[in-house]
Parts: sequence; structure tokens; C-alpha cells
Amino acid sequence: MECLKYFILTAVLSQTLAQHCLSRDYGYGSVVCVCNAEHCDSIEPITRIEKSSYVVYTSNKAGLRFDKKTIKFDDGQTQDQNKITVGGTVYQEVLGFGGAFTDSAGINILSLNSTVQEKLLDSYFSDRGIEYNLCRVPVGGTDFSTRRYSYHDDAEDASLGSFNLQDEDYKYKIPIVKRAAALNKDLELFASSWTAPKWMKVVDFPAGPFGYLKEIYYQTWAEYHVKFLDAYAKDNITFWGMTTGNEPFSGLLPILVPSVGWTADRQRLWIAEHFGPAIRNSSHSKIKLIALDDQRCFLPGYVKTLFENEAVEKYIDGIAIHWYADKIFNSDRLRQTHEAFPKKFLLGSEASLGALPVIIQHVKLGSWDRAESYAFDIIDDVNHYVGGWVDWNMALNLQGGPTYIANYLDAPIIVNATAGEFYKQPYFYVIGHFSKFVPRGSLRIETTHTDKDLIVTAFRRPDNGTAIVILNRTDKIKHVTLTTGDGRNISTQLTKRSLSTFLYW
Ligand SMILES: *[C@@H]1O[C@H](CO)[C@@H](O)[C@H](O)[C@H]1NC(C)=O
Ligand SMILES: *[C@@H]1O[C@H](CO)[C@@H](O)[C@H](O)[C@H]1NC(C)=O
Ligand SMILES: *[C@@H]1O[C@H](CO)[C@@H](O)[C@H](O)[C@H]1NC(C)=O
Ligand SMILES: *[C@@H]1O[C@H](CO)[C@@H](O)[C@H](O)[C@H]1NC(C)=O
Ligand SMILES: *[C@@H]1O[C@H](CO)[C@@H](O)[C@H](O)[C@H]1NC(C)=O
Ligand SMILES: *[C@@H]1O[C@H](CO)[C@@H](O)[C@H](O)[C@H]1NC(C)=O
Ligand SMILES: *[C@H]1O[C@H](CO)[C@@H](O)[C@H](O)[C@H]1NC(C)=O
Repeated sequence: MECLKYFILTAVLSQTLAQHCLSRDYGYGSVVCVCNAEHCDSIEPITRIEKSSYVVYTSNKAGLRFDKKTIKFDDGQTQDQNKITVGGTVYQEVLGFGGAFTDSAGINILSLNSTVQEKLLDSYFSDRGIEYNLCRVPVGGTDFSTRRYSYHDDAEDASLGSFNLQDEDYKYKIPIVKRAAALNKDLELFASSWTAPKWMKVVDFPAGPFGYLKEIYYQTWAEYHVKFLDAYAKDNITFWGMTTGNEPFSGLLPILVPSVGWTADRQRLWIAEHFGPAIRNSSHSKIKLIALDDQRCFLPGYVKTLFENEAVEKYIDGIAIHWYADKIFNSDRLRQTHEAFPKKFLLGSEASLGALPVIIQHVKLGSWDRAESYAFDIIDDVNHYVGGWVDWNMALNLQGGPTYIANYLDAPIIVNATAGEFYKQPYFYVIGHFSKFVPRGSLRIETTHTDKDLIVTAFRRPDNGTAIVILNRTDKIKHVTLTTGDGRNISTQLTKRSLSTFLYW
């Protein structure tokens, strides 16, 4: 009898645990969740609950991951404590959240067996995962490839007669994009180019201060982008958006990242006379064209220069920004940009952790500090008109690669191919606190709060639910009262070093 009880209990426990984090501590402050062929944590699809209750999901340094509690709203008077109110002004629309289908991400995903690959893709895309719905696809190779390449390397030919997708597209990008799209029907994609073929560029060694285009190839480079869209369309992959190219400023610096360098006034000419007309005259004329795709520090100056040209202003739908200089240049630049160009959306198109030269340790398994830096940046961005936030490599190896220029980085999922397992970093959950709960088409809504230690944002979902995300970076428990737009109260404690998403209808 005792024995039977034991077996039933174990069976029941293993059923429940099947969805929970199998945690492992590598000594960097918090834990990773281990996924392998037998086990991977998951999160239930979101379902609407009755008006008398709310749900709160918490992840924290102590090791909670999407810990879910359903609680009744307070009845009657609330205590006098820190107050958060939700509702009032309605701001920008949400475009989506996601990561990038780099060659390196594909290589790492495919280094696992198919059972584990499915778990990884489910974790990112399915309704038992964090439901990524806006992802970036590089046009050709990036520094997260195993070689430098473009789609027309062999011959100088302005007609692009031998333009061809490469093995990397057929192995690491197209099939994985399709599997992801099958898991989330709302997945949308945007494309960004890195480098042009060498022959289109003025000088090309190593990438460097001469990485800009020869003017005779301005039209060719525009048509190259159309050919990319055509080639993917043949494989039934269509794009919601395309940027004017990754990091135009990197192409002016002596760094190895494969790039095309642009000053704002040269790029303005290229967009007005070549890129804009080529795309809008193609069968991809409805695609969103997105300018900048570079650091916040170029705002608002760079786009002001671009939009001095009316044609450019007409062609460009939005502005993409990278996060690498966010600690130095504050988010007021986003507000200024929004106020100057209120019709242009803002999109966070790249972020990653563990970059040189500041940090030598690229991959830090279980770092909560890194998770908090993402949480802060996402909230700070969305509170300054940014409509979407897209991370970089979806999966890297234990070293933070592969990358042919040794530009190793961290990633939300780190793959250990020898063990046949992968590790979900704390910041996988941080992005999930937004991507899972804030669908495309949600609207950011006003919040006010009295405790300046807390970092807060809120959204009205398309199903009229409200999602509120609160970051508690302090080492203190915070007692707060949250009042909804229609006067319901939540008295709650926020655990220290935590990120919580509150949901109610
Ligand atoms: C919420 O709290 C306020 C302030 O204590 C109170 O006036 C109000 O009646 C409460 N709302 C509900 C629905 O209990
Ligand atoms: C993947 O590997 C695990 C053990 O490492 C094994 O149990 C599972 O059957 C494998 N799946 C496939 C599809 O090979
Ligand atoms: C694209 O989709 C069409 C229609 O569903 C299908 O017939 C065709 O085989 C697909 N092509 C590729 C390359 O997947
Ligand atoms: C199509 O191309 C022509 C010729 O380059 C250009 O004048 C026209 O503006 C383009 N159309 C659009 C919608 O950009
Ligand atoms: C990766 O897996 C191998 C083989 O199981 C193991 O020896 C190694 O410690 C693992 N690395 C990490 C960081 O867990
Ligand atoms: C959301 O609320 C609006 C007005 O309050 C209503 O018209 C709409 O049908 C609601 N949508 C859903 C999905 O409940
Ligand atoms: C903030 O930290 C305190 C202390 O651990 C905790 O009680 C509180 O629930 C946290 N707040 C949130 C929103 O998680």
C-alpha cells in the first residue's frame, strides 16, 4: 500500500513538474532551465478569466519562472501604500516581439536531435512557449555566420545575373522560419542586409572606414534587395518589413562586422532615388520600409536628415533602433524622434548581451543582472513610443558562437550539443513577460506610480484584457496597490529582484 502511494505520488508529481523549470545553477546569480529530450518547461496558453480575478506571473532572481497565481481583486478599502494606477492616455500600437534567424541560430538549433529541436522551437513560438511574433531575417551573411558571403560574390555584374541564395538560406534559415511559422500563425518577418558584394564597395578591407558603396552601384544594391524578397517569396516566405540595412555607421568604422557604410545624406539619396522606387515598383510594394537600424545615439539627427527629402519621408514607414548605446544615450531621444515624426513607428530591431569590449565573459549561464538589463530596456523603450522589441541570435553555443569574426555573445537560449540539451537563460523569460502577454495590436496605456524604484508599463490587449509589467530591481519587497482603469484594486507584494506580469479583463 505504501509502495502504491509512493508510485502514484511520483507519477502525479512528475506530471506537474513536466511543465516546470528544471533548474541548474552555474554560479552567476540565478538559474537556467534545462531542456532535453525528456523534459522542457512550458507555460499554459493564456485564457481569459472572470472579472473578479487577476493572474500574476512572476520570474525572479530566486528562481521563479512564470510562476502563475490567480487571485481575487481586493474588496473594499485598500491600505495606504505605494500606488500604481493604470489607464488614461493611450499611446503606440504594439508591433511584436522576437529574435533573429541568424545562420548561427540555425546551426545551433540543428545541432540538437529533432525531439529537442522541437522543444526549442516550441519554447519560442508556440502557445506553450513565449509566442514570438516578429522576427528578423538577415539578407545574406552576418558576423553570426561561419564565413563572409553575399548573394553575388563571384562576378562584377550590375545586372546581378548570378544572384543566388546560398546553402545557409536552404539549411539554416528557410526551413527553420517555416517551422516557426507553422507554430505561430501570427509570425511576421523583417529583413536587414549586412554587407554588399565586395565589388560594389569602394574599398573593402577589412570592412572598415571605406565600407561604403560605389555610386554606380546604388541602383544595383536596391535591386539586390528586391531579388532577395523575390527569392524568399518563391519559397513562400513573405516579409512584413525591410530595413535600409544593418548599422550604417559600422561600415564607417574600422571594425570587422560586414557592413555597408552610409552617412545620412548619402543614404537619403539612395533611398529617394533607388531603394524606395525599386521596392515600391516591385511585387513587394506593401512592405514596411524601416530606416536607421542603428544605435539610439543617431536620433533624432540621422532621421531628420533623411526626412528632409519628401520622397524619403514618403517611402519610410518606421525607424529601427539598436540597444547597444542605451546606457549612455537616454530614451528622451526616442520621445524627441516620436514628436518630430509622430506617424513613423519605432522598433527595437537588435539587442544582445555579453558583447566586447566591456565584458569579457560572453556567455553567463543564469545571470539575473543581464535579465534585468533587458527588462529595464524593454520597459524604457515601450514607455518612449517603441512598438516592438527584437532580440538578436535566438540560439548560440556554449562559447557564444559560431561567429567567423569571433564576435561572441550571449543568447536567451544556449545550446550544449554534446549533452543534447539547451539552457533557457533568465532573459528568455524576461522577453517572454512581454511577448507572451502583449499580442500585436495591443496599445500601450498610461500608468502612474508613486514608488520611483519600480519600473512599470501597461498595455490594453486586442481582447480588451490589460497586461501590466512591473520590474522590481531592488533588494526589498515592495508593497503596492494597483488600481485598474475601472477602479478595481490589487494589493500585492513584489518579490525582490523580480519581473511580474499582471493580467486581467
Ligand atoms: C479601491 O480602493 C479605493 C481606495 O481605497 C476605494 O475607494 C475603492 O472603493 C476600491 N475599489 C473597489 C472596487 O473596492
Ligand atoms: C533524441 O535523443 C534522446 C536521448 O538523448 C532520445 O531519447 C530521443 O529518442 C532522440 N530523438 C530522436 C528523434 O532521435
Ligand atoms: C508554396 O506554396 C504553394 C501553395 O501552397 C505550394 O504549391 C508550393 O509547393 C510551395 N512552394 C514551396 C517551395 O514550398
Ligand atoms: C517607380 O519607378 C519610377 C522610375 O524609377 C519612379 O519614378 C516612381 O516614383 C516609382 N514608383 C514608386 C511608387 O516609387
Ligand atoms: C555540456 O555537456 C557536456 C556533456 O554532457 C558536459 O560535460 C558539460 O559540462 C556541459 N556544459 C555545461 C556548461 O553544462
Ligand atoms: C472591447 O471593448 C470594446 C468597447 O468597449 C468592444 O466594442 C469590443 O467588442 C471589445 N472586444 C472584445 C474582443 O471583447
Ligand atoms: C518585489 O520584491 C519583493 C521582495 O521580495 C516582493 O515581495 C514583491 O512581490 C516584488 N514585487 C513584484 C512585483 O514582484
